[in-house]
Amino acid sequence: MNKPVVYSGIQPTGIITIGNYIGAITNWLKLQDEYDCIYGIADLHALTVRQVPAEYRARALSFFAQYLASGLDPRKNILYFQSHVHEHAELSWILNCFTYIGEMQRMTQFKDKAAKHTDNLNMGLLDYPVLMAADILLYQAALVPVGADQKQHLEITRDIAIRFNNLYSPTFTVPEAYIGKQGARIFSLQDPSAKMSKSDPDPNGAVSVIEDENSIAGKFRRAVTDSENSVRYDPENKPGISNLMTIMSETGGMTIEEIEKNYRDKGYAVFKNAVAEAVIERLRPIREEYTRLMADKAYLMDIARDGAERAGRIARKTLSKVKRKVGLVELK
Ligand code: ATP
Ligand code: LTN
Repeated sequence: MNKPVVYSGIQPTGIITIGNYIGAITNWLKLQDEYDCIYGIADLHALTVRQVPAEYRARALSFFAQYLASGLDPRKNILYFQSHVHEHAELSWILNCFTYIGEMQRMTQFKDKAAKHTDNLNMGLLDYPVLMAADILLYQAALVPVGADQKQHLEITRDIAIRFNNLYSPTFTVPEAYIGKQGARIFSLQDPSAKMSKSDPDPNGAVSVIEDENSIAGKFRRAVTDSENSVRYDPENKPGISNLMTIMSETGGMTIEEIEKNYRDKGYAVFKNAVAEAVIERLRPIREEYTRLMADKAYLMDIARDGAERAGRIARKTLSKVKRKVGLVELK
């Protein structure tokens, strides 16, 4: 590998929304030629909350297929399941011994989740950032595209890497957050002050990339707007309409100005239908490819196996270096 490595992971929980697609996946598609990109389905991470096994297995596979269907090319990127490369868990243990309990207890996500999951306050919740550090450091990733909520985890990853490098000798690349061209932020269709979220309990707030057309049209029809009935971009005073304009512009290719010109006085009903149409058209090939992939599990598994092998090769190299440095006996 000679291009800089980009690593990111996604937990297979909830649904992949058009927010994830517009804000993250379309950025990843632009990176595939310039960087060596590795994307993992973070299926060990999501075990920190209780999952129904059969549903979880199906969802993880479905996420994998949605990534492929969205255009991530398995020949250009390494796409794999975290749990298929056991080096993640192994490095995570070693890094645990270089991470302080206090550091983990200070993590915002831990504090939030600990408050939410009082009935299942397991060690995994506390240890979550160390597993994430292992994900990133195993591949010597230079850049990590993450949302704002994960920046703190990236900081602790850097701290752990620097600590290890200083104690021994340079071992890990110290990664940086990758803030690509600010992908548009997409807000909930039901509450335009909150971001569209893959785990939104209100099914009308978010649209999935593989949703059926009638359902998409219905959600846009019900989208919360204001009563002015004028299509004008004004995120502060008209957050609902402005959000719909962003979605239309990101999926249909028209600029905000063009949308304003075309729809200004057409009324919200007409405009909402047009937004739904743009989204439906953009997602159609993704849904079709997704259906095709899900009907060919053997092919999906071949891609996953190939990804795990390629990821495993890199991971093993880093892990054996780490084991040597900390003084574990090598089997030669
Ligand atoms: P959750 O709501 O469960 O926290 P999420 O929808 O925020 O999940 P993440 O897994 O945290 O999804 O984010 C994956 C990627 O998608 C991140 O890069 C994040 O910046 C991006 N993303 C998530 N939601 C949006 C959104 N509404 N608009 C733009 N980008 C988004
Ligand atoms: N914690 C991240 C998912 C994730 C990740 C990673 C992101 C797991 N491992 C490694 C970047 C790099 C999240 O919840 N979005």
